[in-house]
Amino acid sequence: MPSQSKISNKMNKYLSISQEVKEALEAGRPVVALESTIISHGMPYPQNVETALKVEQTIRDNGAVPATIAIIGGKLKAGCTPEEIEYLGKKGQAVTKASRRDLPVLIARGEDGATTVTTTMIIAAMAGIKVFATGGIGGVHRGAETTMDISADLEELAQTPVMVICAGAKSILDLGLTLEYLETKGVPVIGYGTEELPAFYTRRSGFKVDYRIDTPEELAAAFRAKLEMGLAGGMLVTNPIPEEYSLDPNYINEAIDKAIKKSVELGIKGKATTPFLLAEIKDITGGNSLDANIQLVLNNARLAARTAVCLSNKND
Ligand code: PSU
Ligand code: MN
Repeated sequence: MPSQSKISNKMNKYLSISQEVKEALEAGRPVVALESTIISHGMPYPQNVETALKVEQTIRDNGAVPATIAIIGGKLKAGCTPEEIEYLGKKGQAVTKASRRDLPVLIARGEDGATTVTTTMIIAAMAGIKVFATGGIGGVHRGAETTMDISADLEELAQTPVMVICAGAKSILDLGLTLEYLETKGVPVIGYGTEELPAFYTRRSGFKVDYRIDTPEELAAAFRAKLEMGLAGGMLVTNPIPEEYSLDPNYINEAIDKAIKKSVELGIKGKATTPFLLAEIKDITGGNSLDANIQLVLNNARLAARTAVCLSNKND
């Protein structure tokens, strides 16, 4: 068996941490990871780049250092420059959407990849980043009992020690089955200031979370306990979209149903499903959903930065 230090030396060959992120981590200062699939596949250009940069600024304004994560030229990047964010946003769908199974070949070929929740967690954990803010996670798709379409995000939450702060999951998924899967895998699902799982564009879903937590301090305390006990896996924090930006549930659910119907008719399958549905919903709602999407990501970035600050305070 190779020694631990040999393994991590080998890992460093693939991992490239930006100077700013490296210095913050070494000093025990708070860092928040951000994903890049939301940039390349989740929003259109140029709003994707504008949003990504605004999210980074929001994290700074709330006392933490942002680390946008991506794969560029075969390197696992923790901390992208504004130029790299512009590159990922402009290249858009032409960047491979990279989940866990995509890493080996992309890296060996020296290619680019937009990291999903799964790969952002993997790279964050390699770098030593504990908190990650995003919009929505993948989950168990509607109809999964026949398609078996279950996002790798759920398996990653079960094994990788990163707190993921999101706005719940879109009802492109079967939210009930997604919660069942997370329960089986032992992933705590927290509602921030709510007992109900938020459904991304709306604050309510009709499904209960495991625990309601009302402060970043308590989020940090629960995650610290998990880490210190050595329990594998992450923690899912669901943070409802601010009331003033939330969409009417009937309106958005009608758009989601239409998008799913079209994806079935066109035979969209596998990794193409989620980006297809996101783009359809955006078109059907004529951009209303995009505004809500941007606001909920900013809201999650604020909470993630504050929570990362609480986690790092206790290190002193
Ligand atoms: N859900 C959203 N927005 C997103 C995604 C999901 O509301 O941008 C992206 C995330 O990167 C997530 C990925 O990790 O899609 C899940 O893809 P799949 O369902 O193929 O696992
Ligand atoms: Mn899938």
